[in-house]
Amino acid sequence: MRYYSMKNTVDSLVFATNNAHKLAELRAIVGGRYNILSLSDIDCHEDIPETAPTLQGNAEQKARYIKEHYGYDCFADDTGLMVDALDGEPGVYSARYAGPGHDSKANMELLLHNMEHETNRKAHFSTVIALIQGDETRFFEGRVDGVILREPCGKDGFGYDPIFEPEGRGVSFAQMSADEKNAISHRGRAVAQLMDYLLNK
Ligand code: ITT
Repeated sequence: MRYYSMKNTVDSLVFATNNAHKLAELRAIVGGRYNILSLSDIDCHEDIPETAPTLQGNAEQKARYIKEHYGYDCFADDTGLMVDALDGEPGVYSARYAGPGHDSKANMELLLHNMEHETNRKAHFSTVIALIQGDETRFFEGRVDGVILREPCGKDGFGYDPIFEPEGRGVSFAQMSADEKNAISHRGRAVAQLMDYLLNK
């Protein structure tokens, strides 16, 4: 195990994610205000278990795994896309909607197929962040409402971004710049609260 000299100092935190897109978004939102370490920065190259039935449970499970196995203060995010006409699906199972693995194209295709005859296109993204510092655990949440488009639009972003249009915007998340998405997104809103806590506590 490699230990950094800045381990657990005020301005350094591990983000417990295997998703490179999430890490890039996080670093863009946080800017220079905190030093965000990735899992590879701490020599963690394993798939962290994610077996809870809720976003909050999964976020805490991922952060606790890193705290217990690697000793670092850290945070994790769990995100889901909740579609009204599908009774909140894919929700907490968004990553594996089309089966095991993290195939975003297959997930979007299945979702569009299941929504083919639906006129109610309302949906929202939710993110829960679990922060573990010492023996304290805190949660931060963000949500953005919008609609599921009839086909993928745009090339930026990741995951379900090409088929999600945030309310009143007229374009999908995948047609926005990173800054535009981060200013209104589920993750942007949850991270704003996280930063507010970290910088003002
Ligand atoms: P980690 O658990 O390692 O953080 P993950 O990709 O498994 O990475 P989640 O379980 O939180 O992360 O993600 C659930 C699914 O939602 C997954 O398919 C993502 O691609 C998708 N997703 C997450 N954030 C998204 C965003 O901002 N825009 C579009 N899709 C997103």
